[in-house]
Amino acid sequence: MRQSTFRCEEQHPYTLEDLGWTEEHERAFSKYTGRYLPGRVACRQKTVWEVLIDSGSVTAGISGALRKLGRFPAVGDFVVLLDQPETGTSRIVDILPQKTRFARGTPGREGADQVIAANIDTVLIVTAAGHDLNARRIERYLAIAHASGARPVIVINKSDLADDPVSLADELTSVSSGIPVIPISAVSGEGVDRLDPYLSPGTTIALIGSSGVGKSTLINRLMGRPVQDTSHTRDYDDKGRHTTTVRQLFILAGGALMIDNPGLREVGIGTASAGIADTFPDILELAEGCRFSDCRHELEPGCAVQAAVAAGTLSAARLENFQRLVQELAFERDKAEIGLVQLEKKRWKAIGKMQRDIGKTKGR
Ligand SMILES: Nc1nc2c(ncn2[C@@H]2O[C@H](COP(=O)(O)OP(=O)(O)OP(=O)(O)O)[C@@H](O)[C@H]2O)c(=O)[nH]1
Ligand SMILES: [Mg+2]
Ligand SMILES: [Zn+2]
Repeated sequence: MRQSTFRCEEQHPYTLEDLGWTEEHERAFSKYTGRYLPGRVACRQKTVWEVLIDSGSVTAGISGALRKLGRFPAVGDFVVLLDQPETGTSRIVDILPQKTRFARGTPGREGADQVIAANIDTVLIVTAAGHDLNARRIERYLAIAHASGARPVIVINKSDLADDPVSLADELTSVSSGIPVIPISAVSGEGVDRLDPYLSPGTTIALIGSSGVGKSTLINRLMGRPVQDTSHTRDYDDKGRHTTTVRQLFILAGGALMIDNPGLREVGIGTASAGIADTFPDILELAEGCRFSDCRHELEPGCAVQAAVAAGTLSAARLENFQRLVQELAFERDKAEIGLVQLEKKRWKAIGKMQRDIGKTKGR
């Protein structure tokens, strides 16, 4: 095994393989010899990264070269650490290729995505029975998840508060086109074992969802001990209260790696256009029958999408959700290009083009 002089801040019993390291990573890392060590980012606090390595963890900064390139390691990234005995610190000098990535568009920097978490196999989209349950919001999360490359699963938490959790799940299944919908109660433990198939050792799972739906409560249950603070108020409203403020990766009792996220209000639709195509394949297919290639599916003549709504084969609410997401996406992109002042004028023009772009990403 690799010998190192790295000063571990904390010991743990896990090997690199337990952290999700594969032969692919080994190959990518093989060009580094000597004072280099591989690790996986568990947490980032501004300019300090907590990196899990074989049998322990270290805190590290990043190299000037990475900073110059704007390449900031994200939670879940596999990285190359350089030991600096002269200063007694470690430094991240490289990020190994990412299998999947959660990104949001960065306004003002064309084409630049800000990666917020990397190498996630499965995304648990956590919602809660009661006020949070909202098909439109779930479609938004689905678009983000699809764009990341990870496999989405919808979790309805707080099923103990629902009169009929099964029919709630059925309702969501109708908007989620084949994605599993699993009702659980993180508090009572009911149904939590149905997540087992997604939690095999060495795989990485991210929890996303609005503040207060119970993401950290679920982590605590799966860890078997309280590792995360949870909200203590009974009447939790998700307006501006965030209990979890830092993204962090945990190693579950069963060996899976799970990332707890702050309530995802901060994540816009970003560059999730491919995700929209995956979430609304039916609408994009219909759109191919529209008379105009830049049809917005509003009042245009010969619109096949509106025709489907009129015929009752496409729900008007679903089309509305699609259009809302497309508008948001067009808005985000334009904000980067032309700034806010001129934006309102341009807003409507951009939407037709955006729909064509999304159509092109279909089937990638
Ligand atoms: N009744 C019920 N309450 C739950 C359940 N899971 C979580 N809660 C409660 O919901 C509240 C919010 O839970 P958290 O785990 O802090 O929510 P979170 O999603 O991590 O929120 P942020 O960290 O702000 O994003 C707490 O008061 C929990 O006790 C559940 O299954 N049933
Ligand atoms: Mg939390
Ligand atoms: Zn149309």
